[in-house]
Amino acid sequence: MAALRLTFLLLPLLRGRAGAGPLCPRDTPSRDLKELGGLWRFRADTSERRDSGFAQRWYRRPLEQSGPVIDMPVPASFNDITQDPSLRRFIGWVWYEKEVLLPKHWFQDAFKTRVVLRVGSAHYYAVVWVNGVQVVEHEGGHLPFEADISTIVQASPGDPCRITIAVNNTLSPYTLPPGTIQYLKDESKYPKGYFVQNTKFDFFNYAGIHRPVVVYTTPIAYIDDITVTTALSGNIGVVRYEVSVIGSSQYSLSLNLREKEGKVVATGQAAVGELKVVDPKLWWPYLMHENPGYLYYLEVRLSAQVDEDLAEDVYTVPVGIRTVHVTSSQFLINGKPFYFHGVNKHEDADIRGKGLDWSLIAKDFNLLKWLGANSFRTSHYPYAEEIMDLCDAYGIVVIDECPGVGMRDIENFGNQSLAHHLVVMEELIRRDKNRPSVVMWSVANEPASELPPAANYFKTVIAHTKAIDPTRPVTFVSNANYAHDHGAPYVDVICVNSYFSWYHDSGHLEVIQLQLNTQFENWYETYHKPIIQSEYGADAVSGLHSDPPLMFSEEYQVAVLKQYHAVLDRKRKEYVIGELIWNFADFMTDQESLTALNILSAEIQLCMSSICDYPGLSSLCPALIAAVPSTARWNNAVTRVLGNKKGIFTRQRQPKPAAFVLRERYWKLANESSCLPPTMQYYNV
Ligand code: BDP
Repeated sequence: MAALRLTFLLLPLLRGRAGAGPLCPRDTPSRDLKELGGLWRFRADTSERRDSGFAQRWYRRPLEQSGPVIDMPVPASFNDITQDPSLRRFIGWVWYEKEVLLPKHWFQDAFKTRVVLRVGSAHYYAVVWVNGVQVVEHEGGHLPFEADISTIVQASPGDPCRITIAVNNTLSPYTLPPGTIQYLKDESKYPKGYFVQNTKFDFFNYAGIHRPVVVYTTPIAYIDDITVTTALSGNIGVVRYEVSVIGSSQYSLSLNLREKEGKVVATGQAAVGELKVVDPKLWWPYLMHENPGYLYYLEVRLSAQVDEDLAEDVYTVPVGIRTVHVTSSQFLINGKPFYFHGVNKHEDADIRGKGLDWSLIAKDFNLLKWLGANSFRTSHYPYAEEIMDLCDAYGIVVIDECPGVGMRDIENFGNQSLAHHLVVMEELIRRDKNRPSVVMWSVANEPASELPPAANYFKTVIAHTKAIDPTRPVTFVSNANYAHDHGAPYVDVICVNSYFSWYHDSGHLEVIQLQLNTQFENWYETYHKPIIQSEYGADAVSGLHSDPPLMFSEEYQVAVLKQYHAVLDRKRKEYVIGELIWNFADFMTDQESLTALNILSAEIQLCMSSICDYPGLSSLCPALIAAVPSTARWNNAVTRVLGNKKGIFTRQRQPKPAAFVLRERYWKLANESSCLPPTMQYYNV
């Protein structure tokens, strides 16, 4: 264990400004963008301590000079690209390299152009060099980071520029998600130095460079950030904005808010201001309005004095004018009750793993529309900006979740985890704050919130999130017992997962309605907050049949859904504000699934934490709780056959019968709760 961690910690820690600049790189009249997708050179550092790359400084010379390389696609996870099982489960540093020729005109007036290298996401820890010089390092997958590389590339204009990225997928108890490295030392069973990485989340820990790597330019004085919030006052749409500029203090701004067709509806000049739109076209969710996802465009123009020169920058952000409010029993969008009828997803597919893939993105949005889904949760980490852009444009409502998943052990709730969790929320909000589709932040999924330290932990994370973004509600998704959940007092909406007749009372469909009803009543009576059934479902192996329905058959999955729907139909008239199926599609998990363990350990931990309330036993408590996961681990049942099969679509996106059941239901819900014109109603997609 020490070996890997040591390499992890020995890194030079810049720890400057975390993450990327807030504005997603775009081609604009003042900015150029070059994508670096395609095949990169690649090598996994298989040395025992995984530290040869650093010891031998592989970044100093072309990678092929320090050893063998293979071609590796970017973006993609590296795990499923080759036939090598040891690469599939590799833990430690992998090295990527690409040489790129930057356009000549970027150097013509070198000191007027800023060149930035940006990585959409790399999992989990990344260090980046350009021409052998370290330019940035970043902790955490699923979120972008960048570095200003102007001085390095301008030192040798016209020469190819060599980008080296080392990525490490090692997780620790303090990363998000957490994990542990376990050395198995019994030499009669395992070779010397044998270790495994244990995680307590139910998806494969795909790794590599998952999202596009780009180089882009800005003028030397540039628009650094634009923050937009919207409100409604009678028939006036109010767009509040704030622009920050870097590189000059002498500048002027000109802002135009345009309709889709280009007509200017409001203008501004100040760095902070309010634009008013009379009778605005509001941003509405898909199936709640005949024109969902309406976007205005806020074009910001900067003219800045830099020494004797004038720098001009232009950047445009899409703006959806909409409001979000939560009452004790409703979720209101533009003042109207919104019912989430949607899905939980994963970024997951054959071969590319978690790598961004436009064909998959387009297919998934078509399936969402076909299904009549108006929303999804980004379970269990932030999704690609390319996906979020389409949610804004199509009116798909998003619960935006950070990678706080698998937090099942007491050591995941200490100060080190907390400090990192706050940074991750900052990075996520910086990236997604202007998106109308994002209506709520989720700070975690199924943490062990019954453990006493969870109280202060979630109080702090949620307060921090609200302090950065006071405009959106905050939640986390719980599977704890309502009476022992220490985080629930701080959320705006209760999100609860349950798997009645699957992990509990397996095979007993007849208990679902009673248990679900009790679940809702308990939570509502305790908190008087609206509730989302944030996960429910059952595995179904595509093509497996059984009547009467037995577990893992397609019929059983349908039967579970129908039992849940009967109760949801009663409760949505009271305080249940949504249902999100688990899961949109089948997805890959670790071969050693820990889901059963999670449930087991959560229950034992809950039991322990109640024991800990007794005077005299409290001092024993941390030790008892800490002991649970390791004992429970070996009792784990094997519940995954080539991944989690709770998808209503297969991993290849073919519908199972459950998809047709949901489609019928979602369109019925949409027709009931919206004022769609007859041409858009029911299946007319
Ligand atoms: C829930 C988790 C989800 C799992 C699902 C399952 O939130 O990540 O994949 O259960 O077991 O507990 O299928």
